Amino acid sequence: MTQNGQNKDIRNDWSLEEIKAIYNKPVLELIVEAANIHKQYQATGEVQVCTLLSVKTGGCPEDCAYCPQAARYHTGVDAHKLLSQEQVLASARRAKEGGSTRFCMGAAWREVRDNRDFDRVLDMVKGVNDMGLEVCCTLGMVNEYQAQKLKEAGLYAYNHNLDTSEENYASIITTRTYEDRLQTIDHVREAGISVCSGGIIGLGETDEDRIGMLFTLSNMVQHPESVPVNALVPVKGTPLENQPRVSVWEMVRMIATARILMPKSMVRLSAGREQMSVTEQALCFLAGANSIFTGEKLLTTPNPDFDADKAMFNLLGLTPRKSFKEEKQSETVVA
Ligand code: SAM
Ligand code: DTB
Ligand code: SF4
Repeated sequence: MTQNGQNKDIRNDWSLEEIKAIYNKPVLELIVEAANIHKQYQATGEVQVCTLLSVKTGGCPEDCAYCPQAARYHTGVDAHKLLSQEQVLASARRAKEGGSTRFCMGAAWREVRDNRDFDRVLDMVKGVNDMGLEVCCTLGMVNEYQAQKLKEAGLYAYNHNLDTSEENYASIITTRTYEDRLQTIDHVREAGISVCSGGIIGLGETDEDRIGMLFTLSNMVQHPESVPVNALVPVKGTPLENQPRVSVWEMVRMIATARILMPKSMVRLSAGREQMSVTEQALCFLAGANSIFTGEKLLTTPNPDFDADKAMFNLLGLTPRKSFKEEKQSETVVA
């Protein structure tokens, strides 16, 4: 183990050239290499099932060009204030019954403010944690005290995506900086919360931007435990509404490169599955993806329905993974 708690064969000194060489390999060779790393570090055939819930939808002051929840775009999203504790717990219970082990609550906030809504979110975190689920939140920027409060309430993970490369960031979002993003990730890490951070492809970025984002993620002192790879879901009314759909080969390249660079992280095949066939998703699992969001909705956009995913798991011989929380608890019992 190194000082940062990672195995010494987990690297955080990748060069841009090395990443570029991996990313640009012939795609079948890339898949084989990623599949080998996957086999070495992960339980192949196991996929973590996570559920998302938008606890506060729409009306966001930010200008993220991809996002249906930004107030300035007219996307017809059904905006609502913070849900009640009862609504959230009912949804978490359904997710658990459906086999989910991780429940992620999203809010269309620029940042967390120290107000009653934050106190209510802390209660939601406590409630969902008490149900035995791994709780994740994505609430925008947080400072060190807010991260600490979330940790004390029982938060397991915090999602805060880099979305794209540092160079491309200002063409997608102007209302905050890449540095703001990295600072929140630091606050989350320092509070002892598991980090979930990845990005989106299909925003109009170049291969260099994709490589640049992977460079930042894979050279963090400690890799994010979870790396979501989203394909843009183009939403009418957003500046990116006419972006062409990304091809499965682009998803595969991104997932496989992430798997090779960050062997121990969960690589999450996130937004975009609704448009993918089972065959295409199978390629992503082969390339190292080992987590998905299930349930008919992501935050505001459609996702494959529950039965379709169940059928896909059966067909591909995949099994839902135990939560990390359960794993930790059983290790403690044995020790
Ligand atoms: N407001 C918080 C924030 O921006 O961090 C949390 C919610 S935000 C909706 C969470 C993530 O969803 C974004 O960082 C982005 O990666 C992803 N996302 C949003 N809209 C998307 C879209 N249309 N297609 C794919 N991913 C999207
Ligand atoms: C992530 O990387 N993808 C999820 C989750 N983290 C919060 C969100 C995807 C949102 C897709 C657009 C929507 O449904 O609003
Ligand atoms: Fe707001 Fe998050 Fe959407 Fe950006 S991605 S507009 S911060 S909800």
